[in-house]
Amino acid sequence: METPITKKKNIFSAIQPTGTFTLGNYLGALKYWVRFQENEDYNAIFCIADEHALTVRQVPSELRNRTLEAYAMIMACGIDPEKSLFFIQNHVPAHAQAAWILNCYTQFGELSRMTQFKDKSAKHADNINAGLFTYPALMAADILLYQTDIVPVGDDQKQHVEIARNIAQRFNSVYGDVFNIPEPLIAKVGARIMSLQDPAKKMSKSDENINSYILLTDTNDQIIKKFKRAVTDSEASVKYRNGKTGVSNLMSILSVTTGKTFEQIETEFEGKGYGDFKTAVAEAVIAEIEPVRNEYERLIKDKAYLEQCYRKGAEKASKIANRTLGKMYKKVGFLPL
Ligand code: ATP
Ligand code: LTN
Repeated sequence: METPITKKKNIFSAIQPTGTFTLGNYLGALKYWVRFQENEDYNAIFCIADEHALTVRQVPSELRNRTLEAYAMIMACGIDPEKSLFFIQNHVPAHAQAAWILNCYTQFGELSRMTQFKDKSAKHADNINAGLFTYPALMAADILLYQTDIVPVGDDQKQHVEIARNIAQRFNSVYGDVFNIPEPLIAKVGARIMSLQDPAKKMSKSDENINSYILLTDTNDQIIKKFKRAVTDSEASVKYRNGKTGVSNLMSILSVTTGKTFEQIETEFEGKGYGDFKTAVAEAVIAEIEPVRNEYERLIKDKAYLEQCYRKGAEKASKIANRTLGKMYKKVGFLPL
């Protein structure tokens, strides 16, 4: 009997090269990227969103370096360009081209509701540019060009994936089935790792307080020190509480890095103070990050290899993206050249 052919699902995700990646980026996003890559049921597609990074002022030489560093770091986390399609956004012009068209199918009202826009325009009040506002239309282009089924992201990006769905549905309802309708995929634990200094805020690579985040490039000593300084409370009991408390955040980190449940962690640390608990969290994080850091240090020296990988990635991605872009051009009524 013939085995039925099941179509592989396309998964797409991207990350901005706005700084060295944090433990939050790793646990909320990058770790899942690798799982999808290793799962036979998916075509995995990943991109460094350098065009999105321009929505906040960048120093050109730093953006250039960070983009290459981001590419190397993602490979160090386990993304293999032979297994996943992995490229840099500006190398595939179809993204910017499709974004223009999708901008014209995106409403001012829906963009005005985006939490990230509100947060970032408050943070960069001197530079509330049009790109920051229409950011979700470019993100929709990224996703829709690859006929994406699933978009694994951290909790903060859910709203942007939902707007991409709305744009796709709107476009399809006018022109027929041009786009797959994507779904966000948010991890149950780890989707929102909080700042170690202010557990009400998400851990973010652009935070001014260096003690608020763990970077994937931090040394073991730095990791231990930052966890020792992490804000907890005066209760001195390792218990998961609803709400954004420091202890719950550390428990989430320990849970995703070791696979232990909250109940197991509570039992393990019953009657022990926060000192032992923080050391255990730091050790679990080091076990996860140390190999990534070592591999990164090896890869970043091999510029020729990195260039060969991102060139191949751009070529392959352009082929797929141009197919969808061609359809969009035809549907909207552009006169072909
Ligand atoms: P920035 O500080 O420049 O806004 P960021 O650290 O928030 O950047 P992004 O490039 O916006 O990082 O996000 C990359 C991916 O990492 C996204 O999928 C995002 O949801 C996820 N992510 C970011 N921060 C966290 C976090 N604290 N916990 C879990 N996932 C996160
Ligand atoms: N906005 C995302 C990065 C991003 C993205 C995407 C994520 C750009 N394009 C497409 C998923 C799919 C962020 O993480 N800040």
